[in-house]
Amino acid sequence: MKTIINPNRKIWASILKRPTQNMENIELTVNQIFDDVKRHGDAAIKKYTELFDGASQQCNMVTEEEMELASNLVLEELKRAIKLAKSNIEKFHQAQKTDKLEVETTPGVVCWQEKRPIEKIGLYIPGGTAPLFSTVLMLAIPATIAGCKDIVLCTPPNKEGKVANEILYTAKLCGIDKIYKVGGIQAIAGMTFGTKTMPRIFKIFGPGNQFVTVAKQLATKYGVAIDMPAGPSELLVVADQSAQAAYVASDLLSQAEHGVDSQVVLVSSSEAFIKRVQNEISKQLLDLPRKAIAEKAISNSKFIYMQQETDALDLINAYAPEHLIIATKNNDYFVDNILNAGSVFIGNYTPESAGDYASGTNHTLPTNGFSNVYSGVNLDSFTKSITFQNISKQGLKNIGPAIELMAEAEGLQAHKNAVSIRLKDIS
Ligand code: HSO
Ligand code: ZN
Repeated sequence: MKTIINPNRKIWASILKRPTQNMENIELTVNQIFDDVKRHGDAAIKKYTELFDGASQQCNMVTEEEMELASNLVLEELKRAIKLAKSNIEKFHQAQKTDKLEVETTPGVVCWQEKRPIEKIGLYIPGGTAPLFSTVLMLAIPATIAGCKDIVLCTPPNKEGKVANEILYTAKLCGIDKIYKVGGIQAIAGMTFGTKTMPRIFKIFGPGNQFVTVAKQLATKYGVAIDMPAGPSELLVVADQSAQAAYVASDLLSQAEHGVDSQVVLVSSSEAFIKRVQNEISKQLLDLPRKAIAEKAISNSKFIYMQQETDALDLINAYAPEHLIIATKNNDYFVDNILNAGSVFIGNYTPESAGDYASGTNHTLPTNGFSNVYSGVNLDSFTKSITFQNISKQGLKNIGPAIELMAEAEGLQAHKNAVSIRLKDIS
C-alpha cells in the first residue's frame, strides 16, 4: 500500500480511474440472450437458468408455502433487526413525500405539479457470494410508499432452485409477493419483454454484476427505464489526525469486501495518519472471512496525501464517489462544499455500514463517477411529476395575445388559431 503525495491535478484522472471493465464481450452475450427471450419467452428463461444457475425448475415463481417456510427459518433476532431497519427506512422515505405545488402564474392561469407512481416496477436482487437482502428493503419500501401498483422481484436461484430465506422473509415483510427465481441477463430480458409468466414492467431497479448492468442498459433501448447505471461499490474517506485510524480502516474494508472490483480511496492531510490506517488495514484484514476479496480490492485502492483541504475537496468532487465519509477537524468545510457524492457520512461515529443497512437513507447509489449527475434511489425514483394547468377566460385574455404573437413568429399558425378562436368568443 503506497501513498501518493500531493498529486498534480493533471494526473488526478489517471490516479482515480476505477478498476476497468471490459464491456464489449458482454454486450454480445446480452444481445443474444435478449433476442432469445424476446422470441421464446419462458422457454429461453428456463434454458438460461439451467445454464447459468444450474437450477432446473418447473415454475419460476416463489410459492406461498416457500415464503412461509423461509420466514420460519429466519432467526427472531435477525427479524427484529430487519424490522428496525425497515422502520427507519420508512420514516426517511415517507418524509420525502411532497405536497401538490400550485402557482397562479398570471391572474386566471393556475399551474400545478403533482407526483404519480410508476405503475409497474421490477426489483432486481443479486444472488452470488452474499445475498444482500438489505437491498430488498431499500427498493421495496420506497416503491410501496410511492404507491407503485405492480411490483415484481427477480433474484437468481441456487443450484437447488432456492432463494435465500432472508430475501424471501424481507420481501414478504415489505408486502412483495410476486417473486421470480430468475436472475442475470435473462431476468432483465424477461422484465423488458414480458413472458407468459412474467409481466413486462416500466422501470427496473437494483444492482447487479456486469452482465446485469449491461442488460439494464440494453433494456432502455426497448423503452424500459432504469434506476441508474450501477457499478462496483466504492468509498472515499477524507480524514485527518482527529479521526481514528482503526475506524477508517474498518470503513475502507467494509466496502472492499463487496467485490474484487470495489474501490476505496483515503484522502488525508496527514501522512502519519495514512500510515496508521494502512497498518490497521493489514491487521484487520487477517480476520475477515472475505479476506481474499477485500485484499484484491485493497490492491486497487488509493491512499492520497493532500496537504491542502481545498485541493482535497477538488479531488473528491473530481472523483465523485458513491459514498463519502468525512472525519476531519473541519467537517463543515467538506459538508458545505461537496458537489458530487451519492451519500455522505459525517464524523467518527457514522460508519458507512449504517447507511447500508439501518439509518434510513437508501444504499442504492450512483457509482463510477455518476454521482456528478445522478441521485441515489429515493422516493422520486418511483414517481414522475405531472404538470397540470387550468386557465379561466380572464386568464386566457391575459396571456393569449402573447401566445398569438409567439406562435406567429415561429410560423405556427394553427397554434395561434387555438388561442384566437377562443379569444374571439370571449370578447
Ligand atoms: N454498500 C452497498 C450496499 C450494501 N452493503 C448492501 C451491504 N449490503 C452499496 O454500495
Ligand atoms: Zn456495503
